[in-house]
Amino acid sequence: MPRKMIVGGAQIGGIQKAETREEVVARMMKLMDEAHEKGVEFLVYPEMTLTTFFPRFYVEDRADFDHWFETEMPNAATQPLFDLAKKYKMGFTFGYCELTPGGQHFNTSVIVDPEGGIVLKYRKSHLPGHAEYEAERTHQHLEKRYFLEGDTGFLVVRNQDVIMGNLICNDRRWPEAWRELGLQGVELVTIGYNTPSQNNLKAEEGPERRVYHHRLSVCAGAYQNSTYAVAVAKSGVEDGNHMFAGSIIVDPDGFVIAEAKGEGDELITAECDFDKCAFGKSTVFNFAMHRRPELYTRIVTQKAAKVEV
Ligand code: ING
Repeated sequence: MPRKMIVGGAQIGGIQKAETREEVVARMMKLMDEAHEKGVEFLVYPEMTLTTFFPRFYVEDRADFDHWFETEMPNAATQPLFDLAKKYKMGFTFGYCELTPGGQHFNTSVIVDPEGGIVLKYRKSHLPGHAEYEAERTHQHLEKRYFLEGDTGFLVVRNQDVIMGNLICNDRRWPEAWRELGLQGVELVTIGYNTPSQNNLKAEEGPERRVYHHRLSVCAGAYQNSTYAVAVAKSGVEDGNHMFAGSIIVDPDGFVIAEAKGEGDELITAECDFDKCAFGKSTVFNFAMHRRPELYTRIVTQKAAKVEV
C-alpha cells in the first residue's frame, strides 16, 4: 500500500501585539479550510503560531509576559481549530508558548492526529539569543530569558502511518538534532520558525544570506537523514519588525518541492510519497552499514570546541 499523502505548510504573516488568540486561530482555520479543499491530510503551522514573537521585547519581570503563554492545550481559543481538523480528518502540528502547572516556560510544538489527539509534544532544545538586555544589538532576541531549554529530547511518533518528528526554528541549524530523529527512522520532520531578517550584531547581513542559511540547513538535514521536511515561517512585519518567509517542503533527496511566494498567510502543498525515504536510508545513509559512532565521542561529550593545536 503506497504511503502517499498531500502535506501542507500554512505560513502565517505577522501577528501584531494587539491581535487576540481568537483572531489568529481564525486565520489558521481559513488556511485549514483551503488545505482541506486541496486534499491536504497533514498541515504544518509555524513556531509560536498563536502570538507575536515577543522575545524581541525586554521586560524586567518575566511574569509580565506570562499572558503570551498557554496553560493548557487545547484551550478555549484553540478548541475550534482542533474541532475543524477533526471534522476534516486532518492531522496538524503547530507551535505555541507553554506554561506548565509547575511554572516552567517552554517554546513548544505538538503533533495532533486526525482524531484531535495530541500524539507528540516537543520543547525547543536550542534557544538562540541571550537572557539579558544587550544595548549593542539593534534588536533584542531574548528567548534565553523567557524560555527554559527543552527537556523532551528529540521525539518521533507514527502518525497517519508516517514516522514524524518536530524541530523548532533554531534546532534546524544543528545537524545533531536532525540525526537524533534520523536514528529513529524519521520520514517527515516539521519545523516552525520565526526568523528576523536582520542580524542584530551585523547590520550588513541582509535577509538574502539568512534565507540561504535557512534553506541550506533544511535541505541538508532532509538529505542527510533521507526524510521529508516541511519548514513553515511566521513571517512579514510584526509591530515594525520584519521576519523572512521562505516556507518550503523538501524531499528526502534534499530538493525543494514547494515554496511560499509571499510573506503573508499562504498555503503551500506537495504530494509526499513516504516510501521514497527508504532508498536513501538503505544506501548512502544506511546508518547500520556506514556510521562510526565509536569515532563520534566529541559530539556527545564535548560542549564547546577545544583548540589544542
Ligand atoms: N530564530 C532564529 C533562527 O534560528 C537565528 C534565530 C537567526 C539564529 C539567524 C541564527 C541566525 O532561525 C529563532 N526563533 O530561533
